[in-house]
Amino acid sequence: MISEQQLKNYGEQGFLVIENFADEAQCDELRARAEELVQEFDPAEVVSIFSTHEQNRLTDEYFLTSGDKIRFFFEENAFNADGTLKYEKEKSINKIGHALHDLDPVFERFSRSQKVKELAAAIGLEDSLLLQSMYIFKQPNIGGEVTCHQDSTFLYTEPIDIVGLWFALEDATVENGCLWAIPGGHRNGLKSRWVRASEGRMKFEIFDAEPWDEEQLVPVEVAKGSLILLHGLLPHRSFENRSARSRHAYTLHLIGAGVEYPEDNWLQRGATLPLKGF
Ligand SMILES: O=C(O)CCC(=O)C(=O)O
Repeated sequence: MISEQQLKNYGEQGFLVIENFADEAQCDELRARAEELVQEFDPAEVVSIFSTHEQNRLTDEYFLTSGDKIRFFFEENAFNADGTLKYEKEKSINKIGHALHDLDPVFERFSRSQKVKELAAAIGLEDSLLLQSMYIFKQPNIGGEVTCHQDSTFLYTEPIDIVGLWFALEDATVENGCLWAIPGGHRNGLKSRWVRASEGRMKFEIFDAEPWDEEQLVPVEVAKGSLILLHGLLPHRSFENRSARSRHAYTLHLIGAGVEYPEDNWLQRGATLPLKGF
């Protein structure tokens, strides 16, 4: 599945590109399914959030209770000042999250496929739990940036044992907003944690206030079907997509089976949908 050398590179760099992990048909199946989900989604309930004076609280709540649901999040630049969408619904959604891998049969089949399971085993996560999934659209023209971060800031475990699997469902280039990463940056510890504070609010707990040295970022351009493995402590980001091409990706986060998963992480599961492994 992956060679000794690749494992070594992953350990040193904190990320690893595995080309041709998914074939054309698998990528297209996930894309078609995401398109269907968007078709079925009625934006009225979410758009209504933008027309209330409680906008911030409701937006936060919609996000913070999405760990065990399939929910739809719009691009920040999707709306006109009057709350209407600038582009059609299909071209306005930033991502779908965060339990596609448990609630949608097509995403579940892919996420728990033999190949993904073997990959997890190859990096020592054979007994891992599938914590989070996202379908990220990075829409043409309005695809928003994701600022530099470590995934462990948002999905913290003790000990830190999390890996992100980022599947390119289309070619990802500098032009359409590919990932960028700081090679080896996972060896410098965790900078912050995003924790639940009182009254449903979130706050950052800062361990190291030094800003990222973004000069060290390198672009990780990949072809459709590639998988990028991301260590939970790896600083990475993506820039805006101002091109006319989308940049669809599917991501899955795995955590070690024996880790402690804190109750003050944003992502929580209700009793009806406990975390599962492969
Ligand atoms: O796909 C992207 O543009 C960024 C995704 C990412 O960094 C994340 O979800 O942690």
